[in-house]
Amino acid sequence: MKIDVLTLFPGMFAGPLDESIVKRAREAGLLKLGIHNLRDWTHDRHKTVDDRPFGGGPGMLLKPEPIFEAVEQLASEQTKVILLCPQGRKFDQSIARELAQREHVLLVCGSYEGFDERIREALADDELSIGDFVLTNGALPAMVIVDAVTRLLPGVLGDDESSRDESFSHGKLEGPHYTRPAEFRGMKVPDVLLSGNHAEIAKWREQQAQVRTEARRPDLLGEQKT
Ligand code: 4G0
Repeated sequence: MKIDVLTLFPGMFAGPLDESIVKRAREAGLLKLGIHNLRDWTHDRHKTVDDRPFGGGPGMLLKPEPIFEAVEQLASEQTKVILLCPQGRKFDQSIARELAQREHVLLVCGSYEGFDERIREALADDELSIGDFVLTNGALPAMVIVDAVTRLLPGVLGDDESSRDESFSHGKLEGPHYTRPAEFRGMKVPDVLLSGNHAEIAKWREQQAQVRTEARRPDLLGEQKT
């Protein structure tokens, strides 16, 4: 799939998306990633992207003209255009799965105090937030979404990694896991995991997942979210 990102800070994207699994996915051609500087669609000497709000008030807004021109150039009919802003619907694993089915996604990063409302009305197919907090701009949320979507693309993860994801997505948190040594600084791995009794191990894991989910994320047990 192709993901384009429109941002005022293209330099922030060098690094996080050039490492690890996303790097591999890009090299394999499974993810085509385009990072675009919004200032490239300005026409004035100062490359102005923002302006003061009508009616007064603090802060600045992203003005419509550069974003309209950029989106009109970068997006087609089939592109899903997404604004990243704290007012968006909360990004989660099910939205990541939905985006991973798309041919083309365009992520539009906000900054300053937000967007001129006409950008939302005329250009956005959706608005997403990665959580209830405010960042200086939408570049980090864009990278979070690129990462979460990329690892779901067919062929990106190995069979082992994908089936592990499957178990997390069944609506509960994972319980504890252990690797060698069987005893470390006096701390022992639970006997059941060393027993070789696969039925008992499965039962124990399910019970541990239930206990952990009740303690940490009771909201996951009420509704089936993921
Ligand atoms: C639009 C996303 C964009 C409006 C973006 C800020 C957090 C998130 C921005 C604002 C962002 C998130 C109204 C402050 C840029 N911060 N939680 N900052 N306002 O996904």
